Amino acid sequence: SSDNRVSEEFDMEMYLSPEELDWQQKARKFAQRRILPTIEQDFDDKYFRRELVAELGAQGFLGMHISGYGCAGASAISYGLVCLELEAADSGWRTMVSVQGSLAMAAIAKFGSEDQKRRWLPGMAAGEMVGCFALTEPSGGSDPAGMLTSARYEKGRWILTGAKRWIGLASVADVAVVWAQTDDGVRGFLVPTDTPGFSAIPIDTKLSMRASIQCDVHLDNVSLPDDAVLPGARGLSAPFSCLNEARYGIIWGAMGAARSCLEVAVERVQTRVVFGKPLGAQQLMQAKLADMFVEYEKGMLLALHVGMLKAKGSLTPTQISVGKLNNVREAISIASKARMILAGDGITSEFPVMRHMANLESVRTYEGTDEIHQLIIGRALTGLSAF
Ligand code: TGC
Repeated sequence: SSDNRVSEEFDMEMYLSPEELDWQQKARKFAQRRILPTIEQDFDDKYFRRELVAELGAQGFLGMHISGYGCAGASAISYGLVCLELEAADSGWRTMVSVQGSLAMAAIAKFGSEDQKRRWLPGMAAGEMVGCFALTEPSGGSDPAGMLTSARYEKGRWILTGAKRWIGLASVADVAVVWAQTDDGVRGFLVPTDTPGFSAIPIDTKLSMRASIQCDVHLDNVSLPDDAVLPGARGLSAPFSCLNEARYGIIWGAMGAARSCLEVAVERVQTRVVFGKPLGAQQLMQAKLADMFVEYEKGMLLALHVGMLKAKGSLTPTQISVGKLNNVREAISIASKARMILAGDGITSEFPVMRHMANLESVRTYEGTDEIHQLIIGRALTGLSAF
């Protein structure tokens, strides 16, 4: 099949351990069995298939790079491969795993107290509880230093006031990790979502990632006990270190969406006949496919490189920005070429290409836009900040 042609031509197996290959296979099978059969309909209906969360937990995919507390403690590359396979089905489900594992659980694992970790992590790893991560505000996401949400300390309690926007999973979450300004800089709070004053409303007008949920969140004098604060998180480096984790997963995930588009295009050109021969025998089609494949292979090698740095503990934010900027940008370009190759069929929901294209526009925007990552790289190269 075309699937084998793409995967065979870029044979990654030699880089991977048996355990990593197992994780990849497990995720691929899960995506084929549980996501792909209903994804077009769910995307069309704007339907988040909530029951899959516990199934993702049972597979070990939630917080899988965290050790202890019911989490799998898998390698960085294993986690990347799971993101790759889930996003080959749909970016919305890779996003679910990112928000739960890389953002909400990572914040608790990195900065939480022992009690907070015990209270939340095992249930979240099992997918019995859902978490969200509330950083971005209605005024924009690129400059979290300008956040307006505040927490004031009064008579032994924290009172949170403000608004957040684009918060994945918030309306189905049990706990929100909310970042707020305090007299002592930005701090993180664990807010059970049934706390009076907390509300989350899904953003209904999305034309992208329609099988997943992003919300407007309001915090109206939400009163929390003393121990709701994450004791280890002081300043913006705390949420940024969670964004690093999520951006890492995107570097792999985007290549999954790209692979799906490439596979469809390769298959299509073999069966469709134009000017008396298969589309795939036309030189201009082969040129497009070659360019798509070259960028796919480069993106996968970059993901592996970043994964190896992460495993070694020497991954820098600049390298993460190189990976996120390149792999999402090139995935979009691959999806766009696949759309051209499929012609009219490319704009229908009979093929996954337009869905991936639409989804990738969200992926391009969240977790740092192209421009933010260019400026992070530019700052690293010049020593000069353009922010
Ligand atoms: P800057 O002065 O650079 O840094 C402030 C402090 O943070 C530290 N830091 C980092 N630490 C860890 N990892 C990183 N990647 C870090 N980047 C910065 C830095 O060392 C410093 O620490 P300290 O201890 O000295 O205070 O801050 P800046 O304001 O100049 O940063 C500029 C910039 C543009 C790099 C930063 O603001 C940025 O990355 N902006 C983009 C933010 C972003 O990605 N927003 C989208 C988030 S997506 C979302 O919220 C939705 S969640 C997903 C969902 O729910 O679906």
